[in-house]
Amino acid sequence: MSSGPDLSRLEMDVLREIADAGDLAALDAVRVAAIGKKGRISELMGQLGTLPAEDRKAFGASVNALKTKVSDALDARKATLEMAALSARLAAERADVTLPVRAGAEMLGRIHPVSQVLDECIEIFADLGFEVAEGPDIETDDLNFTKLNIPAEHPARQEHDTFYFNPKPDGSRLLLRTHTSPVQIRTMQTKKPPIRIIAPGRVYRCDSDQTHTPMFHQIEGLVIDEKTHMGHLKWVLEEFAKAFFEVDNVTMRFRASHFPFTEPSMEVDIDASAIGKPGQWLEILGCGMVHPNVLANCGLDPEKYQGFAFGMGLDRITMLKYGLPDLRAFFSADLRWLRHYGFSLLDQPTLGGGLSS
Ligand code: 2NL
Repeated sequence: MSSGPDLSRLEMDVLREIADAGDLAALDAVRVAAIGKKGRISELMGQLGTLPAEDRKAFGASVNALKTKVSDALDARKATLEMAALSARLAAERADVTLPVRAGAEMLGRIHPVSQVLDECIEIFADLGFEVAEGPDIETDDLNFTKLNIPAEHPARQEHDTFYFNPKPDGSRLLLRTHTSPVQIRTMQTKKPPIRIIAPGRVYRCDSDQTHTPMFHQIEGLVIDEKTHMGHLKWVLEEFAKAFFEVDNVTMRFRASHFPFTEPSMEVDIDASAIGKPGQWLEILGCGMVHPNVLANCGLDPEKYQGFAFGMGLDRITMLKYGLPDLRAFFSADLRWLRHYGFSLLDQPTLGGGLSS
């Protein structure tokens, strides 16, 4: 070639730059500078017109050949760099397949012990033929007290430490239910016996110390039929206690007591052998035969129907069963406590699978 720029020099320079490019970004910069629209090799074509006519064809062919050579060198280097990048990534991102499976968010959550115990109770009573009934936390004086044979000025109203709302213009006032009994009252008002329900839920009393919180949980039960008697009550409670504490036998003690809404009324203790502490009595619930006045207040004929009711503190039986020492920790929303005492989502209580195993 007699004239024109020195292509072999340019070729050496560009091939060296390609070989020196340490990563894909540097290589792309070399590509743009060499064969990009305004690259050195592309611009050579623009010089064709300045050459004598007889040299143009050969020069054009040389530039194209150079372009192809550079392009091939770029592809080869690109493949090498990509392979190196992949190898580096594979070396850095080693996966240890012997590690335990990392739990997803749904497995990290914990069920509060009171929720777990509520599920256990529902499982036990459902097996005995009870339905779950629910009602509002905000109730009327009438449903929380009067219908339960606790008239205005009855001393039991003071004992309940009730949270009242401001009175309405007509003098009536709403309150936070002090027990779940209003749920049973509503059921008796609307359903014909036979009735077999449990009513679990939040209840409220204006009382707060080591062993009392202003909100706590109760589960009450109610059975009404034509011939329901104390033998049924005793059997249901025994079956419950055995299933709940997961023991073959429980010794129970029924002590005479008094509630305005039952007659007779009893408090029930279990022998603490059930939780591995023989020789102690633990009070677990109150119960009795539904007072005839309560039946009549709900539109049921006490000459035709009779039944039993019971009520127990869910928080209390949770503490007993799982050995939790401090009631107030139940409501302190302490994640460390919940992680320690809470239950896994997979821990569904079933009678067949063992309630808590
Ligand atoms: C206790 C005592 C009890 C009831 C609750 C009840 C409900 C209706 C009618 C009659 Cl609608 N009784 N409930 C009966 C006896 C005792 O709870 O000490 N609970 C922690």
